[in-house]
Amino acid sequence: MDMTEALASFGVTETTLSEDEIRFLDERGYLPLPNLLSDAQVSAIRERVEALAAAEGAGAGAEFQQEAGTERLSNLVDKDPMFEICFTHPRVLAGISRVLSGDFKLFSLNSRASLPGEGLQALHADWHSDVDPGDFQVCNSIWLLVDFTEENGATRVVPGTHNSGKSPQTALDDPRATHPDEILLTAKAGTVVIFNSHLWHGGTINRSAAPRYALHSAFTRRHNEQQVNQKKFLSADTVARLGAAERFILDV
Ligand SMILES: O=C(O)CCC(=O)C(=O)O
Repeated sequence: MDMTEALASFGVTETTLSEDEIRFLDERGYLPLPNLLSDAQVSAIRERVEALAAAEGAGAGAEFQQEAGTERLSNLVDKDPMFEICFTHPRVLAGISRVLSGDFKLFSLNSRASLPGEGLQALHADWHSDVDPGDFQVCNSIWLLVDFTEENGATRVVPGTHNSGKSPQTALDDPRATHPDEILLTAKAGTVVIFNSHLWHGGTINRSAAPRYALHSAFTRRHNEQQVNQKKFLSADTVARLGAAERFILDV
């Protein structure tokens, strides 16, 4: 199995994304894909996330990261086959492939719910160093399990900054402050937003009364280490149920 075979087996072709979609992703650094999940899929996944969070309690998210004011889960590949769509959907893989030059594997698959009154993050890039424009190492996709609104902590991004060659930590005096060019990724539940992880982005405060649920399915170039090492964290049962192309994307 190689990258070309894996992408073909998931149905990714040259035309899976339109030319306009590819241009938007290249220029702005993100791309909303509406209606990727049905209402029934959104509800089922959100219920599973809530049940896992309740079952894992204080340890939830520990495989990768815990964050005050949020409920995080990690290692979701191992926790239910329903999450397989997050690393096999052809429209998502086509976008990831575009950003990562057709050379990638899963970085991590996590969930993040910002709780009422919480969730503000500094603008950041999800990589430890600045990269030259085009030399992208990580690309994320955020799967909306509730509508993202002006009030409930939608992710903010500063369009085009993935091509600045700088990260907010080095370029900005105060990465927590509102950036004059930032926009909120407001969209309906069931939308997936692909975003280049070198695009300046971050969570915002959830001013609603309910948690803001989303999944993060992130990918990295194959020579990099995974954020959550799938060889370490996947059970033998999980690996056994996956096909060859899935195992290739997960690098197990
Ligand atoms: O969930 C969000 O809105 C963004 C989260 C994020 O950027 C992160 O946790 O690194």
